[in-house]
Amino acid sequence: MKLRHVSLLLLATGPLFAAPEHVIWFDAPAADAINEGLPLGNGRMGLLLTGGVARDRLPLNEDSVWSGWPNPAANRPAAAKALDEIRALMFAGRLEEAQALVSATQTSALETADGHHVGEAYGTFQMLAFLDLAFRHPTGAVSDYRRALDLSTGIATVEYRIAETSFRREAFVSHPDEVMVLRFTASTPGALDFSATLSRPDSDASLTVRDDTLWLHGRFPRPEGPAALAYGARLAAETEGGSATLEEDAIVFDGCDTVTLYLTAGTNYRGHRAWPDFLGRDFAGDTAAALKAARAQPIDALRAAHVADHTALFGRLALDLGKTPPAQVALPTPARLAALQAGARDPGLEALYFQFGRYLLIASSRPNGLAANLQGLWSAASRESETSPYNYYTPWNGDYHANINVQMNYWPVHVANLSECAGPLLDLIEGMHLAGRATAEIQHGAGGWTVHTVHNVWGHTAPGWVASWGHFPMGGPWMARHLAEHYAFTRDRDTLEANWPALRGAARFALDWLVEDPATGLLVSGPAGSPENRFLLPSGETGYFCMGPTMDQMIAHNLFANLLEAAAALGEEAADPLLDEVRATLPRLAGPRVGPDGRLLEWAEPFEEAEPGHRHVSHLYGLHPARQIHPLETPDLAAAAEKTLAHRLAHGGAHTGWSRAWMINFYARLLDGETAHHHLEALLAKSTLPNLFDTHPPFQIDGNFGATAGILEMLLQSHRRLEEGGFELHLLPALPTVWPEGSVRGLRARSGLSVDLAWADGRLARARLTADEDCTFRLRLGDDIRTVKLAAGEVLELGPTLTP
Ligand code: FUC
Repeated sequence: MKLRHVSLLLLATGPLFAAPEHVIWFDAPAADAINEGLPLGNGRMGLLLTGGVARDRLPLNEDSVWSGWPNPAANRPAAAKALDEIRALMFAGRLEEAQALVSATQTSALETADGHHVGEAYGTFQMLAFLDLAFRHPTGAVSDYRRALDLSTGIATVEYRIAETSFRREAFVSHPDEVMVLRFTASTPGALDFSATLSRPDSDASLTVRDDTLWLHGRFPRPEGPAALAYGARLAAETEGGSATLEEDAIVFDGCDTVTLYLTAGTNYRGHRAWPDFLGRDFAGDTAAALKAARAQPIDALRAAHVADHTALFGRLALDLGKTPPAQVALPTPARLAALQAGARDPGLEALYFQFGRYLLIASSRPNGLAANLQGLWSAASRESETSPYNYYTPWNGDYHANINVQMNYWPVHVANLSECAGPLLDLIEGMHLAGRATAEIQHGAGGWTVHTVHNVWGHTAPGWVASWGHFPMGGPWMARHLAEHYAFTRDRDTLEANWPALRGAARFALDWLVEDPATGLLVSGPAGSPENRFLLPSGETGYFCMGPTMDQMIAHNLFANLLEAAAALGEEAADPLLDEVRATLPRLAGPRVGPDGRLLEWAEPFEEAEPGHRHVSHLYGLHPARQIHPLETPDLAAAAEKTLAHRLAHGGAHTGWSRAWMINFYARLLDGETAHHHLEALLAKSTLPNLFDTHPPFQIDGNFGATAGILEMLLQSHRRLEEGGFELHLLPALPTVWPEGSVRGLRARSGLSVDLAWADGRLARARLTADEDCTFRLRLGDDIRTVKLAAGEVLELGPTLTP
């Protein structure tokens, strides 16, 4: 409450520079919208503030703007029919033949029922439109240019001076009012002369003028007719002074004192849960109503409602990792990043990067919209983009990759105190659950449901169209762990109950999918790969598949353990025979194995890796995100994990942003704060764009979220499950020496706990834990442990030791 009050106060007094620790800023317009634009969003709509002075072209986004259509024929019956033969060949050691059969059969069907390529029906996420602005400024040089995003308010500004006049633009995207707002002011009355319009180049969109509003709208050409996605964006303005004239294709402002642009956008898409009838939303009506309601409000009220909504989430967690020299803090963000790249320490930038991750989740994942995709919801590539050969293509289709990326997007959601932002993830998983039942049955001859590597907004749960990257049957069981995590953090029993069918269904699939290895009698997943990695077959050929790759085994292990815990919470144990199957299966699962060189085996055998520095480190799933490997519980496996990481890194691993972000989490879980921090710095130095977006390259948002989670993983861990039940809370498990002093307020831990921590001289100074409900847990600080029982609402205050 306090923080929210402060932010409102700051806003009311209209400071030019908000608290610098929460500001990303540039001293120039964006040369490239994706790399340098300032992202704003309300979970569904978004824009990139580019800040051009004479002309400006802002990409507008709406998260359901997707080409493609539902394609139930993607599930391929031939896949299930080939399974017995593939498994027999695998178990007989005839890997080349097995692999050829996997490649030939374990893909989606390559054509839709009416003869299109499966990829066309799969579609791609796309940017919606441009807001084009053309200014008629007084002549003179531009000075004092500043373009800034205040993460704490969700407001971005552009300021500059020409001759005697200071110009200012302010932009925000309101969640409560479902509107994008850009407000233009100038220090000289009547100085605002510009035009504004909407465009979607090289598309079927048309621009029409209705009353005083521009309406850009269209429908994708395929499939023909009402089965295609339709979209629209509205633009209207309110002015003070001067005139606003609606011309054929633009609103023209002459001599205005202030201009406020209101934009609303939507599509006929109804949401992840709407499977299989995804279309049918009255977006024309919704966008018109939202526009009208926004314009009817005083701008201050609209802005205050936005700030209140944003700060209610953002203000919950404060992080201080130490002081950066003021001269460095004063630099524009890209220069600050460059200084870090040149070797300067900048704990303030690390904290800013952390808060940017939280900001991005608030901006791209709210209950009104879809789950955050590979780009969150920001895409800027139209046909005119130089970086893409495709019309409106977003890298990797801007989709939901379920072999690490979408999961990574949500790693911070609970720990960073943003559990409400997990709503769209639950929607996404439910959509996967509904659509993925056919995949389990048709593709795998199994019950339950699953999803493979790639998922779109049309319910594609079949494998991709190439087996090497597309066949990943354990995608569903991996997604399902987020349902259990949701409960572990929130203790929200109703939500767990609602998610139980999906959680249970993922286990049903895994139980049916696992088969007995005749040589060991253990249960293994297969044919399966280790996401996107390859090994050398004895013949010299590249291999992808085996029986029982380590990641799959760990996913199954974690899912089964989670399911039993969830069942206990729901009182389901006695009633459900599936749980007996799970209990009987757990001890029969093939477990992680250490190879001759001391590393964890990635595949069933110590194959030679084709790419030893591969970006995925799937076989350490049990270290992070799951909990099968823990240095204090399974030291041998932890040592093997460490060797595995060292080997990957020595061969160029972690070269993509998300892979680097995973390293932070891995080393935090190994209780190695120094190395975790090294990877945070490396992420900032090598895989971060000037606007602090993570880059694969190109821009991909998962690394932002992965690092945000990783930083918290260095300060608090609560994943370790105790044999007697309950979790262990490990305070400052991986604090690096470069953060000797600091504090964090508003962390969340499993068991429904809020945690504040302060440290000095590299040691805990104070901790404060508050319980949502009655709970028992173990507290750890270094080697000290203590069992704690708290009643709902009870607060535990600790000094530098675990004794209160
Ligand atoms: C996974 C990764 C790639 C990329 C893609 C979107 O498949 O292997 O590096 O991040 O997702």
